[in-house]
Amino acid sequence: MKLVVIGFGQCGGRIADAFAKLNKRARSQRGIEIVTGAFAVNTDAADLSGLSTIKSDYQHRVLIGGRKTSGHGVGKINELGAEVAREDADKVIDAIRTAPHFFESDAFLLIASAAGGTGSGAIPVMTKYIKERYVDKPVYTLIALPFQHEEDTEERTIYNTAACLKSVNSVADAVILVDNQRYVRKDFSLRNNLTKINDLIVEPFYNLLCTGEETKAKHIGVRLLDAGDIIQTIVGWTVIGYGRSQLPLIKFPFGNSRNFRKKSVEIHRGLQAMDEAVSELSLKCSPMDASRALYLLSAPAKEMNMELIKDLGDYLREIASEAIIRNGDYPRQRGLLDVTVILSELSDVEKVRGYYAESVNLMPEVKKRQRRVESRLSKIDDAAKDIPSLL
Ligand SMILES: Nc1nc2c(ncn2[C@@H]2O[C@H](COP(=O)(O)OP(=O)(O)OP(=O)(O)O)[C@@H](O)[C@H]2O)c(=O)[nH]1
Ligand SMILES: [Mg+2]
Repeated sequence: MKLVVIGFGQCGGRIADAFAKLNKRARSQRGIEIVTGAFAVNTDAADLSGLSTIKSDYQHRVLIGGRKTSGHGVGKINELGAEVAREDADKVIDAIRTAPHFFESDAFLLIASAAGGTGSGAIPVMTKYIKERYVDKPVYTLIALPFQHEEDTEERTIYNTAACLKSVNSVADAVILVDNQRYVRKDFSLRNNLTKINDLIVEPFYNLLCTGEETKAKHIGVRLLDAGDIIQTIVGWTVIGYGRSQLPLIKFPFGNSRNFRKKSVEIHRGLQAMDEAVSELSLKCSPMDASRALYLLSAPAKEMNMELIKDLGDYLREIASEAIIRNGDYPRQRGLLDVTVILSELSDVEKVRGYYAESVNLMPEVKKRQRRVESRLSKIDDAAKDIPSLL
């Protein structure tokens, strides 16, 4: 599957940059293309110049809101982010159109954090705009949710997140939710290592996007998972997970895949990777709420067998019993067995409901604050009313 990836704001731009890096890896390791174009859109010129892999010309790093923000961001005011995106939408569309392989892409992936200003406000506006413009390609969004400490210390975080999620969900074909806090559970030092978190966020997409682009018979599985399967699976609220199991470098001294002991070891490893993928989903949710699901097993050809694929399916069926499940096997890498899981069309997401509920409670306070700021501004204007203007 080939994606056009567009990141908005600092977070979105950096995750889009991680996707560009992923594409470089696919190209050099496997000779295939999974990202037809990677773009970063921001009101902040410094953030754009801090990216590493997205091409550095103005057609790939698109500065919007020049006059309004003077290249310094929108200071977490996502209403301003939305306004600027509305005004400069054509600039973004023009940039996308110049991508040489644009028409080969299967879908768009728009990325932003929900809690900031530029990305949070721009992503719903641009999703709507791109959907209207390119009716034949699905438009997916990937939204990063804030860290716990940000939610605890700044009300605007909750309010922005709720407004962004509501707006984006009403226009996008799917909203892939990624909770920043999930990545610091095991390793607290990651809180300050956003690059590492971004790499972890994009890793589950590597095999998922590569598998359908393979052309050599030896890398095509018994059941090939292609762009069609992914498009059929990803709808509405969506989460993604990834688990891996390192295979021993030393081969079993005797026996082939018919060997009973070896086979049970493989199944055990497969289930362990699947269990990790489900435990490490990008957002905590209940698999029972999923109406669609997908799993992809990637492993060396000789480590895969039908029994393992079936057992993984049984495992997923048990925990996501309401879901239509699609699957694929990808004979590829050496020394590693990994499983990618997607749960989609979730009928309930507790965390999202929480943002909405809390935001409603915050509304009066936010409005009061806005009025206070406006009245203070008008007081200054009043005080200056008798001063002659130089303009
Ligand atoms: N996963 C991840 N989250 C990030 C990254 N950078 C910022 N965030 C999160 O994104 C939120 C802040 O949004 P930003 O993307 O910085 O804001 P912005 O869209 O640039 O908007 P303004 O700076 O207000 O104009 C916070 O919740 C951060 O924790 C990143 O590189 N990766
Ligand atoms: Mg910013």
